[in-house]
Amino acid sequence: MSRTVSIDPITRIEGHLAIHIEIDSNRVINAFSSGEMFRGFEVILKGRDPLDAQQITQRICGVCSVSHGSASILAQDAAYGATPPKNGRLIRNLILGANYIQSHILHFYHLASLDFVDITAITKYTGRDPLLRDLKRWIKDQMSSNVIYSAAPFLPRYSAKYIQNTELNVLAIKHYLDALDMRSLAHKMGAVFGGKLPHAATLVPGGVTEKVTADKIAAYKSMISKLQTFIDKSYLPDVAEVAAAFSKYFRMGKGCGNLLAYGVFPESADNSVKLLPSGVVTGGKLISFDATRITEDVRYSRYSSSSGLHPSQGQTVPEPHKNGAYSWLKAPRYNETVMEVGPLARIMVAYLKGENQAIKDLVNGLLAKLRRKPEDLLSVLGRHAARAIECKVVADRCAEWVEELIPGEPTFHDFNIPETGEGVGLTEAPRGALGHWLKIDNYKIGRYQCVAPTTWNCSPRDDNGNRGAVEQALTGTPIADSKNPIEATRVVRSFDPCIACAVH
Ligand code: NFE
Ligand code: MG
Repeated sequence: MSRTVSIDPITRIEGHLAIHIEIDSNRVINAFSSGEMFRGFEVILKGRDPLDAQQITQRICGVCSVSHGSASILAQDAAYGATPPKNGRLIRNLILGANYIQSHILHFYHLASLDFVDITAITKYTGRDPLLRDLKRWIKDQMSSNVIYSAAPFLPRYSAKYIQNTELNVLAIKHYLDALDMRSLAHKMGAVFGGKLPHAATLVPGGVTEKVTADKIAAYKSMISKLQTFIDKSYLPDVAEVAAAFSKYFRMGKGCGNLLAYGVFPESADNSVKLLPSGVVTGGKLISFDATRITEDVRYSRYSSSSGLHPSQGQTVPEPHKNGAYSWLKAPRYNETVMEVGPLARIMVAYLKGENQAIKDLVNGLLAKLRRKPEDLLSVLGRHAARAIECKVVADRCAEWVEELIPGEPTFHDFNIPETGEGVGLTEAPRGALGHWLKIDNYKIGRYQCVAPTTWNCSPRDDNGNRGAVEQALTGTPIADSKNPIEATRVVRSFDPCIACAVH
């Protein structure tokens, strides 16, 4: 007899994601992923000045705001024929890079690590660190009070097997606290050229409005070097510890096995070379990416719009009570195929392409250390490992890009907004492939469509009935105790979902 378990909401993620799983003989036999809210940004943007778009779309999310701003200015660059000067391109990379570092550290420590680390181990702490002593007091209070555990993001929601070694747990908890400072530092670093964060003020078509000065370069450099130290000395080793303690998660949450990346961090003026390249992986083989192959189905989504449209023709007409629909996410597909997007997709595409020696060395080094094969990366732990590797690759390159800036040189090239026009901005948010499609009519926004990373990963079934990427990753997952389905939450969180973005 199967039973249905709902994890609603899955806490510690952004936005309201509900997961419904059917369990039979301690295994997930069916899964449904539901985005439980509607935002309406695509509707709000219609009829506005196109130059509002990069500011409004940044408000889709407080985590990957810079990515939405970037997708928007790339779409506008294309529509206006604007090309940023070198300083402008580098500064865009430096702001986005700061946001990647912030977001990846946030995900591992503050959204995911407490699925593996036992926070209650802090009650056994006997050392003198004042922050850890404060935390010990607070956790003891929480444990002895009548708080509803499922509502608290910090305390364990499920009784499950966490890391057993007290010393390791306490070290990870210390890094959890350090990570709060590191995220603040990454935001400050991004704000050197972004004006402020999380919603950057300086991103514009044609480049950026911030100027390059020697003191800004020095400020960025001093912050990136602290972040690099944290990534090397804490983040990567902590991911390796979790991987060693939970090695069976290299065999869990595999998912659809298809990976998609649009590519990000342009290294050339025409965007043809990128630090993290575009590509599609199916059946372990890398093929080139073609943006005309993207469509969005809505059979199981709460929209009355036509199904199967390319985003350049996309429609957003909400129908809250649509029969058979179970999510506010549309179902993006590539060549009618389900795709996983995110750091794992980017790192695998770069690894298979083989042109970036640093990525090859980092992946091979980690695989050798953990005695794993590349195909094992299609898993819960593979996603965490790929994110950490990517964090290092991006931070190390940021430290180089900042050296390439030239004080006094322009950061912006002017442009004219045409009466009619179209443009697409394809980039990568920390959680994966992100696209904005813009159409201009009579100098105003005629159509604006976004397809966000979590729309790909957490989509409901498509018109052919194929499950979305997270739904597939959940299916087959062993669940030892259906009252404590921690295995399912670990699978879902490995994708780092953000429903605020996904429904936009
Ligand atoms: Ni709200 Fe986002 C990222 C985007 S996920 S975090 O990264 O776009 O859909
Ligand atoms: Mg959309």
